[in-house]
Amino acid sequence: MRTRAAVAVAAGKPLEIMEVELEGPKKGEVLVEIKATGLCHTDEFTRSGDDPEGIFPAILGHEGAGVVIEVGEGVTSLEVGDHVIPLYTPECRECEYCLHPKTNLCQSIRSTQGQGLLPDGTTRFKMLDGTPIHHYMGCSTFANHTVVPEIALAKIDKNAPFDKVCYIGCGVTTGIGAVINTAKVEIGSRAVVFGLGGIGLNVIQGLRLAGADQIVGVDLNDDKEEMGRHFGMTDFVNPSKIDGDVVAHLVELTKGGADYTFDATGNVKVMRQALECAHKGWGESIIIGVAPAGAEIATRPFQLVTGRVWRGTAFGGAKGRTDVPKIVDWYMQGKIEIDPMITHKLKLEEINHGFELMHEGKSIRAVVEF
Ligand code: NAD
Ligand code: AHE
Ligand code: ZN
Repeated sequence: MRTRAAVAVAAGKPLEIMEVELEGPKKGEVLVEIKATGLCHTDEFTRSGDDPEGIFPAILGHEGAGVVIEVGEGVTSLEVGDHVIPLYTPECRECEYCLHPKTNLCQSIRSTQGQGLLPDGTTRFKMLDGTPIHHYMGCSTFANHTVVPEIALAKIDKNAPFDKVCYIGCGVTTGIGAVINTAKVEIGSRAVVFGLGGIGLNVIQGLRLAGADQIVGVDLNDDKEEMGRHFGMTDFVNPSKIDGDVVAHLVELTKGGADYTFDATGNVKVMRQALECAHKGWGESIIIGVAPAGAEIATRPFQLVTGRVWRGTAFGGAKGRTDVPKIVDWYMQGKIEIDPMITHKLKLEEINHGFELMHEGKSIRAVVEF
């Protein structure tokens, strides 16, 4: 079939809107009509050329929601008409990783996914001149239709609005999951969140859900304060506006250091600050941000010797087919809020403007509706 997509033709170039050819689903695969997709900073990271795994041409996008149009041979858990969210972290429920209680990183299709291919080692997308186009994070939601492995689709409530719950495909789950699954924050904790964007604000609402007493938000952009407070932030710090060292300032503000800190910026210098403002003896710092090729984290080992813990999280530690439908239900029941974070709605043709809004710090989430 033919469908419309925003294609990343080369690193650093704007996405190009074009008609593309899409082959139907093979064994174990599902054809999905994407109804809406969010723009996550990770899409921009790959588009820009910063991603060591970036491959071009590719159809980016990993924060979508849509409807099953066709199922391939052997697909048993989904049928035509089901509403789904594609998962960049699949859940096969069989591999060593899926069977391990301490990780969500299903590895059953990770190697082909990293090469921009479906599990059989081929791509379903090509340009009209026959040039193959790579998949991205196994999702490629910047296309009106996409083919996704069955194990990488979460079946969700049919009443859930696509233009809101698409965000559960990455940002919401990553932020809330980092608090609940990775850090396992206790009631009464003090926390610091660096970066009040599409991920950091969800960390903040996760901290509120978990019953944290103090939630400090840190961002260079003062415009993020209002939204942070709406989602439960108790204190705001703009590092460019304080005298002296930001770490010392945060340690004092949290009365000796935070129980939990989170990096949602992707900046390795900020990651160090996040670790070092965690409390001596027990503070844990969770890296969420994705850093450019070649970037490395550093600290004095003494920071860890004296009891601070450095961890990371992918997709908030969520097992997607199990946890994503539940998070959609939380949204439908009013337990979590998404609507205020969807600051911009765009047509596919306007997708590059969405990345401009991200860079200008004007959007939290821009969502493309098909
Ligand atoms: P975003 O652009 O919406 O937000 C980033 C925020 O960080 C902005 O508010 C910006 O002003 C702030 N910021 C930038 N530099 C800063 C600094 N030095 N100090 C303080 N604040 C600073 O991006 P996002 O979509 O929220 O993504 C955030 C990061 O999380 C990205 O690196 C993204 O790739 C990563 N991410 C990781 C996962 C995962 O599973 N680990 C999932 C989604 C996104
Ligand atoms: N390809 C990059 C790393 C990108 C990365 O860390 N991706 C996160 C999800 S970000 C979603 O917005 C992730 O899930 N990582 C685990 C995995 O297996 O990819 C690089 O540096 O090579
Ligand atoms: Zn993302």
